[in-house]
Amino acid sequence: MLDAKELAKALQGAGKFTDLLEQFLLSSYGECADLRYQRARYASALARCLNAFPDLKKLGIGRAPGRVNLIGEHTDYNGLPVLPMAIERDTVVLFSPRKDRRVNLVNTSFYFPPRSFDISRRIRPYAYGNWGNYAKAAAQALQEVSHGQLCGMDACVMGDVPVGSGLSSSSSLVVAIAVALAATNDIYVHPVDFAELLGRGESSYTGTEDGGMDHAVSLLASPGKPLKIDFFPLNVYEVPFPQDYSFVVCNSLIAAEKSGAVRNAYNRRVIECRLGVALLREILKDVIGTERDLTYLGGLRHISPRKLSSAIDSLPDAALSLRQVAKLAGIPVSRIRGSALRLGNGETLTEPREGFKIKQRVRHVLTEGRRVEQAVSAIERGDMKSFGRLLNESHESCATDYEVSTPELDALVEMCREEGALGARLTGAGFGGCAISLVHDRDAADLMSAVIARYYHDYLPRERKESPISIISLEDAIFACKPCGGAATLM
Ligand code: NG1
Repeated sequence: MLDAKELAKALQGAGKFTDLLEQFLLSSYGECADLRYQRARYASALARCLNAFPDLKKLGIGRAPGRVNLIGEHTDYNGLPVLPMAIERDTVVLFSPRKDRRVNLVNTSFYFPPRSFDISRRIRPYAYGNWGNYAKAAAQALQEVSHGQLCGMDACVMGDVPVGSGLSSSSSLVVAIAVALAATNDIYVHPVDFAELLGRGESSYTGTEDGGMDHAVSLLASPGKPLKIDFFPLNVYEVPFPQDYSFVVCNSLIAAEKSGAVRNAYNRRVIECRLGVALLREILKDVIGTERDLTYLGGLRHISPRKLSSAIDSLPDAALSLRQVAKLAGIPVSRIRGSALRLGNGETLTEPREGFKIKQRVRHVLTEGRRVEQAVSAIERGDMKSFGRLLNESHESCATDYEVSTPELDALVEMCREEGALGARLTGAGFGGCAISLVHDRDAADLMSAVIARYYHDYLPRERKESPISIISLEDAIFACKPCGGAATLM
């Protein structure tokens, strides 16, 4: 554990922990990061921590980043790859182990009041929307591997991943608490197993049908390297990224809160893909040959593109009712309702009145999976132009076939392309949230000033008749980033 006074000195650039701290910051944020800014940030968290826990003498640091998904949207839950990168924006936890099972948390932000709970065998969640649930999710998940012996901690949490914008602020909080608790209890879990454990843990506390990418990238990323992640089983592959390119993240400022309508729209797409599998499995067996065990669309990835597009062509163009799907798939309606329409939390999705749009959803997912593989090759060849083109194609497919874009995201993406992006697209689930643009470093500042003028000062106030920028600072709405390192601890 670090001596609190020595840590304070190291954050000022003096004392015996200076090198250790420097190394930790470099491996977390990468060579290009503003380490002075990070030191000042950590110093303010330390002050808040000592204020809340005045007797604290020794402490550790845990951190876990947010992420942007570069390409591979709505592919993870279909067993097809994604290509996210960890960003500098992260959650930092300063923690001091306790001998009992109490967890006391304070947050540097006023929006998140202090929380305290005991690590019992089954930790009861707070009401929906309470930030303490993410800490409970992490503690509960670690209980599984600690055989019920988990001790608690006093901790101060500080995060700068913008909330509700598709940058995975929640997963970064879960992972940061989890690495702190694991360190406190001297527990080692293989990072791949840890990612799966925390993914399940967060879903069970928050009720979202998480696809699995967020915890994996937050735990496993290295600086300078986006991760290609495959699922079922989880597998990661680092893709070295050219140093002179960045991504500009632009928040559309249309909140994509994963509750109510957005959650339903997200889950509906998960189900449309499952129904696509049922149709392809049963009806197109002549086209897809021996793939009788098909459970995810990803099971089709080894089929030749020619056969695959003929399989997609065989699907009916029109939206289908559940009855029609059942008939075509040769499965009783009750069975398909009980299996494909069942959500992780036990609810059953209500059939949309306009029917299930299966063909276009399948087309998006399968072409998007291919675009991820092509993007990896383009980056490895250093062909940023082709990579940019793939980002644009991904956006079109998300907008037209998957229907997860919004007028604001479309406008933002268009502006970014006009202002010098090599490619631009929405990132994350869609329905609001952020767009990302691939730019050469020399063009990043110009692109950002043009988008600030055009989108935040003109388009938004004109189209939305409001200026939401008053509730979020411009630095949080639009910023450039490079691939950063994954979760780490220092103690
Ligand atoms: P966002 O909206 O960025 O949290 C969600 C899912 C991902 C993935 C993307 C779409 C959760 C927590 N995350 O991401 O797993 O499916 O949508 O590619 O539900």
